[in-house]
Amino acid sequence: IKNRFYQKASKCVNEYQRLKNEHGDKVIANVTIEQVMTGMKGVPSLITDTSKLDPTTGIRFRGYTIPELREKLPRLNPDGEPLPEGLFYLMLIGEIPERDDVLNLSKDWATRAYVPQHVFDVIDAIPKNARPMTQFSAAILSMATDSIFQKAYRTGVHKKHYWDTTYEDVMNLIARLPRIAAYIYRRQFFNDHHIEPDPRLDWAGNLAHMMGHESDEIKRLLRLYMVIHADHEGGNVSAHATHLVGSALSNPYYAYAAGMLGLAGPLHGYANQEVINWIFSMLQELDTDNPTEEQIIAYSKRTLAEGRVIPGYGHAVLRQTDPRFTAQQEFAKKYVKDDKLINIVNTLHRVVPPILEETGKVKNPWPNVDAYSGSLLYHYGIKEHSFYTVMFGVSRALGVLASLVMDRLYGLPIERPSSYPLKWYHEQAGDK
Ligand code: CMX
Repeated sequence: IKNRFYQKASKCVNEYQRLKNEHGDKVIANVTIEQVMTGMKGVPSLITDTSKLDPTTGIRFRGYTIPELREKLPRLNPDGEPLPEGLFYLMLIGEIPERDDVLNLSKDWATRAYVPQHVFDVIDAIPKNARPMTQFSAAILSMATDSIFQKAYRTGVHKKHYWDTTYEDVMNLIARLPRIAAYIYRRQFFNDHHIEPDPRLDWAGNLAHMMGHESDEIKRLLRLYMVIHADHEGGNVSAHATHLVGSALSNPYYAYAAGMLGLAGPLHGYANQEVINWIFSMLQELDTDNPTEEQIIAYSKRTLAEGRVIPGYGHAVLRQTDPRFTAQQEFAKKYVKDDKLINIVNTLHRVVPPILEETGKVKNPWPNVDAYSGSLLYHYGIKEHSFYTVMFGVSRALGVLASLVMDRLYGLPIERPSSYPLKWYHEQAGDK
């Protein structure tokens, strides 16, 4: 896979250089003050090949939609979900892999999955009541001791070879994540009764196994989960933070840890916990596990009146129901019969968008990926919702780290946009 990546990607490097040399002065966008004041939305300023987000049709990974990936990427069983290994291959190399490519990648990761003892020691030194994302990011940082890229850099390796050791770090890091995530899960919720990895299992299947969830159904769900959360183009907080920190030539462990700290925020990956917290607070307050549509509407309106967001709804780029939401909804329709929590999530899908539309300010009233994911995990017995963002993070590694390898191959420079005092923007607007 490394050779194949290099052969394919080195052509892109030539294209990158040619574009820069021949068209570097071409103007591609104007920037408004509103864009500066609303989080740089819509300002083209990053190069990310792994995926692209369309506001109406949603995410495409190297051009493929989620339904297309569910059909085309190799699976273990004919009626199963695609293996996330295949998506990583696609994001890195740009081609749908053969089944053997995917199985080889699975084996490669299994051989790289050894986690040094000091990483467990670092996790064990953190109080058990610390958030799982605190433990997860500390564990990732502690693995930087193993960075091959960092060692190579310090010994003076030529910059055209940076991608090679970055690739090795990235593969080792991804391979180790299920073990680390499962360790945190079992430590926190199963009294430190840990389960050893099974090297015969695929990457997502092994995560389910080490978490103690052995059924084929959960493994199938986690394969889907790991595919749909993997990437969302380059500007979202976790991807951008990884890229930004990586642009300083910080090692991949530092860069990915930075991405995870961004993912931990409530407006990003923590929203998947917030959705379940919010629904449970509603049920507790209403003293029922079967609220009526009217009760759900009233509770949603109250949340807005209190100046809070309805978690799982809205998006910075999307302007339609998130296809990652739809993929999970379809999965639930196929495999889950009459689950109370999932029924509430489906009712929310009906009633929340008009309520958000009524506010007149929410640009996208439709559900995002986080609106569904927790209810499915909960249904299958992964009920510890404070852990959900860690699962999102394990998946997100696939996209942001495939991009980091590309960044190093292209030789992308240190990122350094300009900032100005507020007064300067007033002056630009002629507003003295
Ligand atoms: N509930 C209430 N208000 C919302 C809202 C929601 N779900 N979504 C947006 N708004 C509000 C914003 O807070 C903002 O209000 P102010 O003008 O008072 O500040 C206004 O609507 C306009 O915001 P926007 O342009 O539509 O949305 P943004 O691009 O600023 O923010 C997002 C996008 C996702 C942060 C926002 O929709 C939100 O907070 N959603 C709830 C949290 C969530 O589900 N996050 C997960 C996103 C997916 C992911 O990254 O994992």
